[in-house]
Amino acid sequence: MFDKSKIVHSNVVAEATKQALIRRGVTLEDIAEIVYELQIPYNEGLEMSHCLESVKGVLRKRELQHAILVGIELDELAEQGKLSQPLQQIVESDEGLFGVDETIALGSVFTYGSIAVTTFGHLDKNKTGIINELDTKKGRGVHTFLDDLVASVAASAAARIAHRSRDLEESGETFEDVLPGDTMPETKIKGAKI
Ligand SMILES: [Ca+2]
Repeated sequence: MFDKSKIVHSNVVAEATKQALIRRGVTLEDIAEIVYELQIPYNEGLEMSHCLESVKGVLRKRELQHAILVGIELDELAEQGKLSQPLQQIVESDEGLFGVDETIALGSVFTYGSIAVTTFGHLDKNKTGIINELDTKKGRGVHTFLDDLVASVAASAAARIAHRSRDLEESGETFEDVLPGDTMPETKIKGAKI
């Protein structure tokens, strides 16, 4: 049963998530670059600072934090040969039919609506930026879960920008009028919680 006395503070989870990404060689800037590339064609005045803020924004969501912590833990355990067989072999070899890596990552983007889901599909197929680097790093560490998790963070952050962009359009503004710290769209997404 859930024990309230053992509750983990959200700041602890958020920090652990950020540290896990950094430990695995992924910076928030790497992810922001993907977001920028995805969204610059549609957003006049969009800057890297808006994208970085959006990445930080989505990393405040527990859905993403939990997915990242679980996935990275499994990558690291596989790297150390600590999973039991046959899971060890499946994760280590990034077996094509495994799919749990994609399922966990995809499940974490639903908060940001259908734009996040389709963007995740696009990134999964085209492997932009750091996602491609992780994918081609095969043989140098296990990144079976990490590539999909990075795609989910980037897809969520891009969707966040897209939703804000619509709001701006409706009020006759562009990202040029938005301070980097003001990309918050959560209240406008159906079903999303803050
Ligand atoms: Ca994968």
